Amino acid sequence: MSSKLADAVVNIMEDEALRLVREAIDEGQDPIKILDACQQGMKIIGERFAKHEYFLPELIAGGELLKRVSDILKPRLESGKKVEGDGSSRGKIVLGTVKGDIHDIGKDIVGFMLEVNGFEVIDLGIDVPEAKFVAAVREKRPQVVALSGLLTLAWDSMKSTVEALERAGLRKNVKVMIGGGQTDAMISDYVRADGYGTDAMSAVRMAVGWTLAR
Ligand code: B12
Repeated sequence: MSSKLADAVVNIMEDEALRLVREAIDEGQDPIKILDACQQGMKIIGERFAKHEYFLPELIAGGELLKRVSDILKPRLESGKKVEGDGSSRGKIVLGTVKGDIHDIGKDIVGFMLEVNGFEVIDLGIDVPEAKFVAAVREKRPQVVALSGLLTLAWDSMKSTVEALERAGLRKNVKVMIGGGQTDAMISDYVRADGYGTDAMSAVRMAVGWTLAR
């Protein structure tokens, strides 16, 4: 199923993709796996865009398709994938897509999964300047700051956000995670984050680990 679904996403066959998603749910497949297949398809859309085989309309249509898929999957994610806990709030997380970047589909899924797993999420939205993160950390006193970004230029915005937290004397109070797109250990070091993740469950695992350790 997953390659058929990824193909339908790549070819932006929305009705077919949504049909396959519903079929997979009915068969009892893991919603996270269904999402992974779609994410895989979106990656290929991105590659085609980079090779000038696809253009902005396809990128936009792909984004809209995935938003519909995540609307279908969200209620299933809620009842499914949870890290064990007693149900009380695990802590606060300030989340946002960093300055210059407006990609929010993945960020929204990360925020949703963190909420489902008991965190209070303060979502600052997209294209968030450093000062807004600093103000939110000062006011809300979260344990974790989660920075999302898919563009290469987002790495510098992530880095300047961490630096702004350092200058404000707030960095020592929070753990910082980054994610989205091509983030890896090298970029995490460059940004001076505490960790990185390439999917929503890795965000949950990091946040749970960090808040338990405190
Ligand atoms: C859809 C899409 C768009 C849509 C976004 C719609 C929206 N509301 O988000 C639109 C059309 C608006 C768009 C615009 C642009 N895009 Co675009 N886009 C994509 C595409 C195809 C898919 C992104 C997506 O939604 N994936 C599905 C979600 C579920 O996956 P995800 O975002 O990766 O999120 C998951 C993980 O990354 C992780 N995660 C995400 N955030 C976080 C945070 C933390 C803390 C953690 C732990 C984990 C985590 O968990 C998520 C869930 O599993 C990507 C290709 C790709 N490889 O991703 C290109 C891509 C990101 N876009 C690209 C480009 C170039 C652009 C534009 C510059 C195009 C243009 N010429 O205008 C603009 C930039 C606008 C801006 N300033 O941001 C490039 C970036 C290249 C680069 N190296 O910088 C890519 C890689 C395509 C490519 N290969 O060329 N885009």
